[in-house]
Amino acid sequence: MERTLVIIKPDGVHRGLVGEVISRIERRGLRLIGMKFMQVSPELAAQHYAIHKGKPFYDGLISYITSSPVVVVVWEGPKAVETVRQLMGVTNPTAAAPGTIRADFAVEIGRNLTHGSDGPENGAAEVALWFKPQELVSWQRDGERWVFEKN
Ligand code: D4T
Repeated sequence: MERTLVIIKPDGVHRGLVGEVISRIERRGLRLIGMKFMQVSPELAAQHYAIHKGKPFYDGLISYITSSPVVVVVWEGPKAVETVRQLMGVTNPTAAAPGTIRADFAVEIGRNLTHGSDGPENGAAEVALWFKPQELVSWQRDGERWVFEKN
């Protein structure tokens, strides 16, 4: 089973889109295993976005993600990473496919509402960065065999 980290960024929280984003992923069929509402510290933001350090948009990205609370969610499932990225659409909302979260609700790359891990290894690493092991719940949903072929 793959795991992926989703962040509903400050714009998503302020715009009242937390339920909408979670609902789209939930209805698709991934299994929710962790969730919290939190203020991101500058240290955590720097670790999460370390790969972008030195890029022109880095400072804006750090001040955006630390500006007010976010909702962080861990989802599990076969191909969880790819499933979430498909639902979100590509990074730049104006390039995202119609029907995706970013195309439906966002217009600017620096206000693109959500984050999703970009690979299975990265998903595992991000989950470990944002959640303590005891904050994740191991469980099986009723009816799961009607969503996951192997579980
Ligand atoms: P996140 O990490 O937020 O899910 O975005 P992506 O995985 O889709 O995209 P990314 O890592 O390439 O970019 C991280 C973050 O930086 C913002 N950004 C990016 C920006 O403001 N200007 C830019 O030119 C780029 C490339 C948006 C997402």
